[in-house]
Amino acid sequence: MPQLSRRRLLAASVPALGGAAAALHSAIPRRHPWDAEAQAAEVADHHAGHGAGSGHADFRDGQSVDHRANGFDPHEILRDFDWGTTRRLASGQVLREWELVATETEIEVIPGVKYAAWSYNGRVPGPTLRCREGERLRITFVNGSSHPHTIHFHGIHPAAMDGVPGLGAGEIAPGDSTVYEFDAQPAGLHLYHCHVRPLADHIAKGLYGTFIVDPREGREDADEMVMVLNGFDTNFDRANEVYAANSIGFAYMNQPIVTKRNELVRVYVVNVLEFDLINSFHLHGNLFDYFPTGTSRTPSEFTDTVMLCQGQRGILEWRFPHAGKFMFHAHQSEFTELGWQGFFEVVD
Ligand SMILES: [Cu+2]
Repeated sequence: MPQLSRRRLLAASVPALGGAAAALHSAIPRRHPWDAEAQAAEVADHHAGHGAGSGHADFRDGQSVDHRANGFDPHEILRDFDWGTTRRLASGQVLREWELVATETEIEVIPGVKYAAWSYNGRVPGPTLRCREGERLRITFVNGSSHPHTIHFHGIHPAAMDGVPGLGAGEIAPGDSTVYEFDAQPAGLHLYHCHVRPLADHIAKGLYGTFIVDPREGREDADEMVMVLNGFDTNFDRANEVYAANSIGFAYMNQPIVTKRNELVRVYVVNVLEFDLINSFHLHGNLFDYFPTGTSRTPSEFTDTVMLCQGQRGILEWRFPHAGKFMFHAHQSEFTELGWQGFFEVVD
């Protein structure tokens, strides 16, 4: 059966109401689990004489998820680079090591909406693994969950280290562990994710993270951030009800990302979104240099919008010449309204 969009499925499921009215109706976004609560909150606000604040039905001012209960905070994930532990091998090469543990973790992805996620090290996205080109990397993977999983890294490595079923250690059974080991190459922005079938489920559940290989000579100092673009299918219809950068819808609306005027900003953007063909990143009030996959030091584009399919990633660099609040969001308006939007707050 050809894949249909949700809108087309919705349209097909609308009984024959007749002509333009039916078409219009089908173009209206479906209701979301939090709508009833949001509307109730707005009504309560109105009666209390507070006004509706932002006026966005899906964006509830002053409410945020319980980051402590989740075990991670998107504001911490933003600038949290995990360099692992290092020691020097007899050959002189640096050995860098991490341990990743797969577990089952319930997370609140938007106020009041919980999702039974699978995670690496208890967070979605998993830790941002960062290293330098040419180092030896050793990642111990422990499967502490009740399903088989792997870690498949993007980058250059031997087939046995590819983290797919049937090669090397293959699928790692619940309670088992394995070690992935390879040299860090090439310099750039990569990712890792589980590669067990059904792949869409193992990825959509939250088993992914960012993998950064710094060039030998490093990069210019900057205010560096990681944004993993993702979504959550909270009603199991193979489509997302929540979209975000770093998992929590509207997190950077509720609490803007503070950055300094004229300082170089570098954002590592990785798209892992499942069920939708493309995603995007759009910046307000500015344009950025775009370095696809971060493998070249020469930007491919000076723009304010890039689109990414699943697995695509790129480094964005810019400076804000003006203080103030500037939005960033997906330029698919539906994704924006379902959580994938935020603010930079530029200060002097
Ligand atoms: Cu898996």
